[in-house]
Amino acid sequence: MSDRRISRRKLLGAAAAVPAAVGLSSLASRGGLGGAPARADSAKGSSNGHAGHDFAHATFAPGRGVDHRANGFEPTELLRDFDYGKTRRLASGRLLREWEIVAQDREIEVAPGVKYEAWTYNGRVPGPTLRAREGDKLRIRFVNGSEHPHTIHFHGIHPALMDGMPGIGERQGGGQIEPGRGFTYEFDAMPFGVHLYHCHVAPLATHIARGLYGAFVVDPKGGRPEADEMVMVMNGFDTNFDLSNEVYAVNTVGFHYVNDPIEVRRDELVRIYLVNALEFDPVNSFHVHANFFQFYPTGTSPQPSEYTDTVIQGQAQRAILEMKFPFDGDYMFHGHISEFAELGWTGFFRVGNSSSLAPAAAAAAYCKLPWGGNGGAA
Ligand SMILES: [Cu+2]
Repeated sequence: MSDRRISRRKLLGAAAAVPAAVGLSSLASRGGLGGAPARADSAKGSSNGHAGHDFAHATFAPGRGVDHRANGFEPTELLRDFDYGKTRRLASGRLLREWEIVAQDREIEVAPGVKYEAWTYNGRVPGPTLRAREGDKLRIRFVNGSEHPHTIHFHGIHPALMDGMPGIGERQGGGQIEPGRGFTYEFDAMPFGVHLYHCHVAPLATHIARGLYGAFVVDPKGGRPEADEMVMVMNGFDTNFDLSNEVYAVNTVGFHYVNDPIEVRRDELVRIYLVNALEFDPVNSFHVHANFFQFYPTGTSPQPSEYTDTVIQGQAQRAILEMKFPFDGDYMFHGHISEFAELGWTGFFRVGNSSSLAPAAAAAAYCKLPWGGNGGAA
């Protein structure tokens, strides 16, 4: 067992056993929360970082949430935000889709008061969900506006020069893209399925963990049945740069979908494009309560491989999940690695006009955040 594992276990233990502000300052002394000044005020007066039964008290991060406007993106909007690019029909009859993606260094807030010096595609984490149809011609203009070298490495099938790999294609202007430089990736959309893209510059774990990844969806030629579609990129944030994560989430903000449950309609097909972009931990998982889903690994087959309620994914594994909710109510979904769930990877679906969920209670029941917050639930 490495030291860094121990240090995070200590943090988790500390959050449950000592005043939250102490836990926070020990975090800060390890290098700070992403370089931002440590902010203990959200935990002020809390006698216990866990605070499971104190959710109604003013001591429990009252009204404190993530500043989505400052972040420049909002996880609920991001959920159903598919970017089809600028399209035009080529003389050959094929459809051309074009995007511009700019790498930018940007501070984002990943839990209330917890800032992180992210590296982003187009200012957001995850980057835009690029979506095409099998056989389309794709052209992605990449501009590196970051202070660090980057690439875009797409999963899919394409020529070596288009692979976003340092050391391959520098003489043709590709390979590793230095700050201020750019490159245009061009390839065909194949195979259909749910894929991802990410930076491939070393140290790879750092470049990915900083936020340089996004989902890449290729629809089959005949499309898929009508559904309420959404993208969930499972991720985490190493806010003190000790090579283990302090915050876990879907679409970046810990506990976001507790505070703002995902609204879906009863009996309507819900299709989730699930991508695991987590660094530092070998596996992640997705579990939904009180329901089962059809599981299509990588989305490359029209036939599901399993009917289940829990899936495990290694890094870069992805899948399509399809389900219907037959009953109104609030239904939890979370990483079934309990520690991840307690550190932010927990959310809810809201079916119908349910109001059975008390977000603060739900978050408090789970909360073991090292800084003693509750994910912003007031
Ligand atoms: Cu990079």
